[in-house]
Amino acid sequence: MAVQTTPLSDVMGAEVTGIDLGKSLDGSLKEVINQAFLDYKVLCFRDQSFDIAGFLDAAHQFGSTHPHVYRHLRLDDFPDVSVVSNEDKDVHGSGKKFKRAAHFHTDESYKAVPAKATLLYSVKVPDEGGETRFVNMQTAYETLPDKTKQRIDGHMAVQRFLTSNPDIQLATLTDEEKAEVPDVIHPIARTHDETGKKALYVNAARTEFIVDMDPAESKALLQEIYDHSLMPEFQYHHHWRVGDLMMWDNRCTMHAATHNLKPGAERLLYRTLLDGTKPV
Ligand SMILES: O=C(O)CCC(=O)C(=O)O
Ligand SMILES: [Fe+2]
Repeated sequence: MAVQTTPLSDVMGAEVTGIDLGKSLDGSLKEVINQAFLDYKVLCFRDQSFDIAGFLDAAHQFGSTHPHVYRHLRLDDFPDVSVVSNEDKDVHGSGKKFKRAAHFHTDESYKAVPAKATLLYSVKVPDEGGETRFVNMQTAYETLPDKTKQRIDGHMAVQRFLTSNPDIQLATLTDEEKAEVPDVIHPIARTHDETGKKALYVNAARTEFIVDMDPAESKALLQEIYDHSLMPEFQYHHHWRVGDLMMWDNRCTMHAATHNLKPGAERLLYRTLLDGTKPV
């Protein structure tokens, strides 16, 4: 079957069919996929069938991987893979189930060198709900008023794992994990290392404040950016099918889980992260 790329929305995202990521991709096909990835920012490879080892092998066709900061999420045999489930619990804290990734964020913005992409593969998905919502942060940047762009350009913001935002539910970090995630500083708008396009790189889940700016002004500017970027016209909501492998570009998108499952519904996905470059 020929490989086909079909847009999933006008905003971003494309589904890729006619491809089995369990088989080795040749160089020209990898180039076609990478171009689609740059164009659409979120790719959904339909009808994939992997065990955990196969999922990781598929990910390695796109780059090298690394593990999650949370040790408890790493699988013993495959530390670069973690499981996303609606049964997630705060193992070092209260032990209660909690709503992971409920707020818009980009993965690992709290790291000096964050993941370029995240791969998420659906093993179990509910008939209804459990969408992953994506935001096109390149379009969000491009549509800002010129005045706001001028206020942003060249400015940096502090990204913090243990956010001071009281709305964010996070599992407790061990001392070893804490030592791995000191505050970092990244541009408010980063320039994509492959496309050269700028995209907003701040999110309410991790961004603390803008460096060298009066705190009230920093707060107001960040709020203005969040209000703008979260407008529905920049979003694509993915309704999962079993066998979807989603790969998204963390350099120019945000995403959030949707905790709207019906009682008894199950959702289980495998996840890994592709190594990236320092935001500039
Ligand atoms: O569960 C989801 O829909 C998204 C989870 C998430 O934020 C992630 O895997 O990085
Ligand atoms: Fe995430």
